[in-house]
Amino acid sequence: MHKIYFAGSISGGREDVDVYPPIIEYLGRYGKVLTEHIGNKAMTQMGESIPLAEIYRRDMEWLSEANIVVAEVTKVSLGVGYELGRMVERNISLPKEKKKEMLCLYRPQKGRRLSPMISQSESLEIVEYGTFEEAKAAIDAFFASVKEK
Ligand code: 6IA
Repeated sequence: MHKIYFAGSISGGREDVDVYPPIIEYLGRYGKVLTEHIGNKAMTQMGESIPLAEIYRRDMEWLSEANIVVAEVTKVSLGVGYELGRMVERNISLPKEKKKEMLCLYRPQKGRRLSPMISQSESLEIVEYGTFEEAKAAIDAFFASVKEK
């Protein structure tokens, strides 16, 4: 079973808090989502009420454990960028069969642009979407390609 790390903005702002839960639920078809709390509407920008060092340690552990990383990257978040960067770097030293597969879902918006640090990274698959139906199709296609590898 896949272990999926879903990444989405917390401190970066919770404007997309309604976008994350249906994606997280849909990902559940494909494996265990380690970070279901990202879609918790009760969690504010101030995050979870556990020590910050503990959040960092636990999230880094889950990232190591996960074989799949799916990030919703529309709402700019330092933490999401950091997590993706760490995994891109780690992939370099992992053997082929252990490499993390990474999907970034992005909703294009007028007057905005996805950071080239994300859009130009070869290890990241970026899919633009508008509707939830399109997000589901992107997730299906991603997992189909993971299976073929
Ligand atoms: O920079 P951001 O907070 O937007 O980064 C979001 C990413 O970092 C998510 O994908 C999470 O995995 C992780 N993350 C950041 N903050 C938290 C958090 N509480 N709880 C769980 N995961 C987190 C933050 C508390 C703090 C704002 C007071």
